[in-house]
Amino acid sequence: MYYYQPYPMYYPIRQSVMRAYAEIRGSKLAPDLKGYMTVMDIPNGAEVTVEVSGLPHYKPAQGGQSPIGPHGFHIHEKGDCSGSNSSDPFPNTGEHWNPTNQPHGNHAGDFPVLFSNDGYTRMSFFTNKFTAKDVVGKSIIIHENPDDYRTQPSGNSGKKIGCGVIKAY
Ligand SMILES: [Cu+2]
Ligand SMILES: [Zn+2]
Repeated sequence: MYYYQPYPMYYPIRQSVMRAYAEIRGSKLAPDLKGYMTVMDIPNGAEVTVEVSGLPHYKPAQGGQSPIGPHGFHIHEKGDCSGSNSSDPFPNTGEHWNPTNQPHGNHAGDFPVLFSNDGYTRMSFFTNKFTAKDVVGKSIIIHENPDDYRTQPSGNSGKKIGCGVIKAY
């Protein structure tokens, strides 16, 4: 006889979906920036969702400077968001997370850019490069300038304006 067990008393169904979570905070370059990222395991990979407010508004390139936005967005290899007030914020996050020794543009930590909608962004995307447990202990970083997905080793995306340490959830 089989009895359906709706609660995970003997069979922990709910623990089978792994998630990771990061709370994102701004550096002194974007002090109002705040939001979160989640990574949820789904068939064949993971779904990444991010929601952030307090981003800078878009500014076109001028005078040989890079545009402000859309914003480079990456997982960096070290989960250390210290140094938010320095002139080069979050200096302890290391390089892009790159477990398969790829060029920049195809790092596991290379994400789509974030578009600021008058300061707000929300995005979800699929990746088959990792699952949630793989990214725990690393950091998620938002940059001031766009990622060109070409310049090595990090896409010329400028200073860091947001950082979050990725934790199991
Ligand atoms: Cu980065
Ligand atoms: Zn990269």
